[in-house]
Amino acid sequence: MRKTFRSKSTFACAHRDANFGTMIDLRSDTVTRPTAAMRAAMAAAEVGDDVFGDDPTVRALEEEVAHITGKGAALFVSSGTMGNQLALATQTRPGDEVIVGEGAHPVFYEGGAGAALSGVQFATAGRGGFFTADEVDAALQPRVYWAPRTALVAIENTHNRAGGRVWSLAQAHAVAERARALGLATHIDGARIWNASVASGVDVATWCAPFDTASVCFSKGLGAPVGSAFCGPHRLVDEARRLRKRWGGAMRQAGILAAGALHALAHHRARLAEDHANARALAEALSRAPGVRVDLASVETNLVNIDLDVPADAVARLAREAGVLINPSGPRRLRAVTHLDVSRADIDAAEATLGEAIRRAAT
Ligand code: TLP
Repeated sequence: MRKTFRSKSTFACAHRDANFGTMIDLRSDTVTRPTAAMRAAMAAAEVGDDVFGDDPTVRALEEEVAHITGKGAALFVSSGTMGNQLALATQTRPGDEVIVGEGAHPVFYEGGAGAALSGVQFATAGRGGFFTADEVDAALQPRVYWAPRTALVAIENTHNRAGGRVWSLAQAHAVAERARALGLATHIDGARIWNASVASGVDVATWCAPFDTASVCFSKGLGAPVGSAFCGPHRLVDEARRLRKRWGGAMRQAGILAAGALHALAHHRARLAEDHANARALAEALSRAPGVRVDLASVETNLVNIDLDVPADAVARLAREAGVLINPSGPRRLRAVTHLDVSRADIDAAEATLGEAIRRAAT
């Protein structure tokens, strides 16, 4: 499997910049800060000890998310990583193999947790993050005792490394159905399923329907400060609750956080269309700049992959000096992410700054 790119600036901290607060931050949609209304909802949240099942706001969030995803139950967890890892741990045994698309988040960004916590290994199907039902067959291990047992198929929607592209609904469902016919469990990493839903006009429950489990995040485009959910049938969510405790992830008065997530679900879903329009505007403007390539067809949501003739690190450094934070995702690739805290005026300013940084890096 291809190695992911590591940039020195990946963990660049905006707080070190003297003009923090005026920076335009395109590093990720995880950087949003809670709005005043969200903070008010969090401050007013009714809370209890969630380890005893006493927190009414956490329970309300879990019921709401189970309803939205169309699953029997949901569990509030600290991160998308924990949601994905619970999917692996509840649906595999050590030594099993998990089929994923290229660039899958658990393979590149979860600290090797699949191996460390569940003892699984990964096989890649298809190209560019997407794959077909037939490619599930092709990735399946032979059913002989010396081969690893293929146990789970996981898709990512939207796909992060593929620039926020949305799966074809028919293809995603065909993959899940083929996996089921082969006796495999299925998971959808829906960290940005909200974006997929807004971009496609397909509701979240329909996206998730044929998958056994789903993980969804509140702390990305929805703008909540913390939290994700692991969703699935009661049997798997009950087991996940046990594992969450074992992994130290059970929280007490977590309703304060759940209130932020509930506020985000109620108020920040439809507005994702603005982020998508901003991403497209940035992509179109940059694609006209010399030495820049953006695959406009792939800009379907809030992520933009920007390919350059010059080193991406140098451009990111120059952009930072001029007030724009952006991370490289390859030696000559930048990833820009639009979100709640980036306005259209910010996009216009960022486009000018990035264009200038690219010109300067070329000289
Ligand atoms: N993605 C982050 C980084 O980890 C790369 C980002 O900035 O995009 N699934 C997908 C598809 C994700 O993109 C992410 C986060 C996660 C899971 C994990 O979520 P967290 O960060 O809450 O553990």
